[in-house]
Amino acid sequence: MSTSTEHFGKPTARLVATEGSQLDALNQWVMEVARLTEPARIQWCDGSDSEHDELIELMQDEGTLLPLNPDTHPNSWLHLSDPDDVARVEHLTFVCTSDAETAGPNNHWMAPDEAHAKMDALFAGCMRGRTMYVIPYCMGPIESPLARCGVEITDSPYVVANMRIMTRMGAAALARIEREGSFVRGLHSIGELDPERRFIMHFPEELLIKSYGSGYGGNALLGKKCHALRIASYQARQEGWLAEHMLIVGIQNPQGETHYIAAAFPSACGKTNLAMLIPPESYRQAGWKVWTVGDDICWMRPGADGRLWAINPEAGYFGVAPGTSNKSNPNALASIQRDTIFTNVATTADRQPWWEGLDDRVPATDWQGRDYDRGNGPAAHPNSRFTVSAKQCPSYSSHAEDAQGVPISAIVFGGRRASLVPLVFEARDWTHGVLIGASMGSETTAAATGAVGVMRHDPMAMKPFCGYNFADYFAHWLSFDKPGAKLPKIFHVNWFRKGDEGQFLWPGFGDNLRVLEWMIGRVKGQAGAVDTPIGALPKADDLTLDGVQLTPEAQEKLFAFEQEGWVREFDGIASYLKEYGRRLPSALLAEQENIASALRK
Ligand code: GTP
Ligand code: SPV
Ligand code: MN
Repeated sequence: MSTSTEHFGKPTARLVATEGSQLDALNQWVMEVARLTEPARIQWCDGSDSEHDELIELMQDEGTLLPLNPDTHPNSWLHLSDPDDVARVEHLTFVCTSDAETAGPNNHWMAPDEAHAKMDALFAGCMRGRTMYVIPYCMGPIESPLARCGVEITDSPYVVANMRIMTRMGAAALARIEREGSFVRGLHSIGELDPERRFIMHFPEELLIKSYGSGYGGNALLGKKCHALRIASYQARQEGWLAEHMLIVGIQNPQGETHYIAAAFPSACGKTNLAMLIPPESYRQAGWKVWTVGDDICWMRPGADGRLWAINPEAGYFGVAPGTSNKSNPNALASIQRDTIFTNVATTADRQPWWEGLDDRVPATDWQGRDYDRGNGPAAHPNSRFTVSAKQCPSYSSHAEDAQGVPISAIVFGGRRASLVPLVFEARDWTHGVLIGASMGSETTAAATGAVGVMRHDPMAMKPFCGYNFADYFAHWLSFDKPGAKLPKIFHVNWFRKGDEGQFLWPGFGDNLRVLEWMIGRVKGQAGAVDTPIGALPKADDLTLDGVQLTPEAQEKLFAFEQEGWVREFDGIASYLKEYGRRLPSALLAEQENIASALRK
């Protein structure tokens, strides 16, 4: 097939497959897509510095990438999205399995034939006059048996520049694809950036993604949510592993032992912050250290020793900018001083990136490139982001790229809950922990379009990301509990409990280590707790709280089990789980019923 590429211009020669190799399938697909989308030229991306420099040049000429202050932020750029294209679009995101039940009530579904016809009509001729970029990438350390490859075809140089940071992109990934023969295909075009002509479609049975009409984050960087969560979760169920919306963090205690914790919080609910936590002063002096493995996605599978071993499939962070400061997240701030792409932030008069919560300066321009006027709302979009290599994070773990991953001691679920839900509680066993994950609720955030602050069920923080029926997903989770398994303990946290005045009751951020310390104490059988129907809760004095000023209201509410409220909460959980009908695993239902009846005693 390689000869027909000539027609579209000369691709980088060493990346083109020879006849009869494993790459034939890739070449054929690339040619098929080229015939459909009719690009002016095809560029195979090798991930090299020279390729990157040319792309940056091109985007500056086009005006899609604006230089930031080279003295304060070397090699850093600002991209301003179309104002109607600044977040994930859950109502336009579909899972297209042959049977609607496979996708489940948790997904929007369309029959594959209909979805292909709809998407191919949008893609027809859409790259005329544009360059079509072919991006081979690997999710996970290139030598890891847990890693998986994909190829994204896109007409957006911004996507190429971001994929270069977020994945292992280029020649090494292509070599692995050639070796393995299997890869996830992702076809993307920014189209007209028209919300009326925008769809993010997944075909898990074909390991295929088609995304049209958005240039933003999770809609366009197909290695991230589309591949590493929706397609990967589907594959993981078939292959006996888990693809989760979780950070991975290593907690090193003064004795030098490191425990790895994986935590699932919904979008914009604190994963990046917990992954990069800086211990409180007294903990630092005692010798505690925190190591970042991943901030958004975790792939894990049982090892020969029965424990769950996890990798971060990503190579960078696509992090929320607003609220990131030297006080809240110094590691993130240190990471983004150079070689960073900022999307939809504001700028100061001397072209430094700026957002609400960074500092007291007044910005000069807002996220739409207008002169800043407080009457126009926030200067930075609430879902503005930075894209930066994981390697730039001062707390990046020396084990983050270990091929076998890191062993997980505890799994944490959590959400934004202004009332009822205490600071932390522990599941009695794995089945109870799966129920806690399945019962999660959280207030919506600016990471997706739609209303913000609305409570919704978001099981395991995967509501927008599970590529198949949640009932089957819960059953898959339960299936890990088998003879020989040494499963992590499961916890639930809530950093966002509010007081009567609407203020956060828990200081959060670095002080969250106090809660992680308690969890590790529980894992080792050392820390105290009180049993309740919802799980084991610490008393305030089971946590190290020296130097934390908690008000009497905070002392009371953060550690309380509020029986009446939980009765109502469990009524809500019961009706939510009923949506999954007879497909819901009976063990999960039995667990829920047992707790509901214990709550009524
Ligand atoms: P995605 O990248 O969208 O998946 O989000 P994320 O879970 O990584 O969220 P992130 O850590 O970026 O946090 C989002 C927002 O929550 C930011 O505005 C933070 O300042 C805020 N936040 C994070 N941790 C805490 C905390 O412990 N307490 C409080 N009150 N706010 C927090
Ligand atoms: C999220 O929304 O959970 C994100 C950002 O991590 S995005 O890549 O847009 O999905
Ligand atoms: Mn996320």
